[in-house]
Amino acid sequence: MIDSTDTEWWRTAAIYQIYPRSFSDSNGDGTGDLAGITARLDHLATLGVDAVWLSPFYPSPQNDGGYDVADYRNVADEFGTLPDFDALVARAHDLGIRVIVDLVPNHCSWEHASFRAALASAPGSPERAMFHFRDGRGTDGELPPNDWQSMFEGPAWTRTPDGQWYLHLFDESQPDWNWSNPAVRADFEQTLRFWLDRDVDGFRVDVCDAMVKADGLPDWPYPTKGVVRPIDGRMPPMWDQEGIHEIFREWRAVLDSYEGTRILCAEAWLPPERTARIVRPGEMHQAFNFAYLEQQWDATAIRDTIETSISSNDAVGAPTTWVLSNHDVMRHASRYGYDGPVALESGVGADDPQPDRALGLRRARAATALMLALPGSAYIYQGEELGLPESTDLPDEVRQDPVWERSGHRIRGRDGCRVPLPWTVSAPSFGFSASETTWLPQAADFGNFAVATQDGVPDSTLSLYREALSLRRSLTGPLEFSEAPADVISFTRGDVRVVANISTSPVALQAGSEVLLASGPVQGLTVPADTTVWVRLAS
Ligand code: TEU
Ligand code: CA
Repeated sequence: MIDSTDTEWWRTAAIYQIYPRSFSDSNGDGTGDLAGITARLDHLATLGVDAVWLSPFYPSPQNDGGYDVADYRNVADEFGTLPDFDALVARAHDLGIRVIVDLVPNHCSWEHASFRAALASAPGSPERAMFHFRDGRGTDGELPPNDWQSMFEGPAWTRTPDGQWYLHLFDESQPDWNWSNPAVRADFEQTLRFWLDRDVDGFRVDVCDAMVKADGLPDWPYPTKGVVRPIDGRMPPMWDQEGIHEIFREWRAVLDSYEGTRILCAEAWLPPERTARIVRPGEMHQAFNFAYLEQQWDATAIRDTIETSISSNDAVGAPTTWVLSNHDVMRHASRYGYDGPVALESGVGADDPQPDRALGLRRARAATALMLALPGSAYIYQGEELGLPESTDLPDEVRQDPVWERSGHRIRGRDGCRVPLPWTVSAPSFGFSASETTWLPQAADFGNFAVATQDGVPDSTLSLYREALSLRRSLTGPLEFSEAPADVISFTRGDVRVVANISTSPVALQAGSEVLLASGPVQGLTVPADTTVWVRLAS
């Protein structure tokens, strides 16, 4: 059961991200669904997570994996029904797991009733004022109103048959809401209340840093990739505008009016000192730490990011969060299998350079053991507890990420981290579905990563995650860095010392250390390269 008196649960929570299409399929159509999730919640209870975050399961044409929402207050037919959702929440709560849903407030789908009404209405109408409609530039308005680029390549504007243009920071099927319109705010408050009334424990808020645009929509010729930073001394006019904070304060007041502690988590690709402003008192509870996710396997960079993240958040009294993988980036078990920088969201094709799998997995296990020792809240993306690699050989014809088409087949996109999970070995689609075929094809060797293959196997990645998540609960107290050789990160939390050996040579532990957790084979007191250990110090 959920302990509803625990008002601080989110400060240390391990939160598991479920991508509903790819977690578990209950009805054999090859697509995951809510009943499939409910049936597999035991796996998450055994894993030892405190909460799940569900990526969108709302009615949607699925032009962007459901981040194109046609109706914010319903469940898509392919994912089930509202009663299925209620059953999921009830079962999760019975197991002591909280449920966070995805709120997508920057944009909707072009199939949303409000956008259809806007298209059917005249320029200047209240219906159009729900979105950003503008006349174009050029002699006949044939040029877009400004030069903004879509995050998915190409212009951020699309022209309608009557000549006006509408703004979409993402796909043309994802029109941006106009947050300076009070009617938009009122509508989203209804959505918050709808899910809070159904007992959700919080919201992960998609692209919350883009909701407010600078007045006059001034030109900005630079595309954005990764964490947003000023260019030529200017902040982009579509990111991190001051007006977002007022909205967050309004939402926080709504959440706080409900029983228990319901949370808001910001999805914003900003540097730590800017995300910290979103988690000031009275605003959101947490923000993703994408600066952490962006770091390569480099001790100095990782250590610096830990320090800046903690100090930025301490300054506003908010916990820090940590994340290594999600549905938008190459899985970290593959990312660390490359030397040098990796384009996080660009995807890999069969004819591209392939990662070193063994190296990637070794480093990924070490990276996770490091992350789960850090103070604050940690996010885990489905499949990483299996050491699942990115699918780097998907046939191009199955790709669904809109960036693949919009980039003219230059950028493959994010499908490789969204492939359905393997649960067992000798069953159709490795136990994901009764069907042999799944919405994205699984790799032939996925059975090696299946839950059943790893369950109870002492050295498996699943066992490592279970042990780390369990031991993590005993790590209390602030982090204090210790002296360490070059390329080694070492810190203590109470009487536990964590040593992450990111160097290329073994390091020796202090005599008398008792090894509590190791991401790789430790011989005596010697920690090999690319390995993290947690030890209890001799008293
Ligand atoms: O992603 C937000 C998003 O903008 C990043 O993934 C982005 O590409 C990043 O800023 C790097 O520059 C969210 C969802 O997680 C994603 O799946 C959606 O496609 C996107 O919003 C649009 O809704
Ligand atoms: Ca299904």
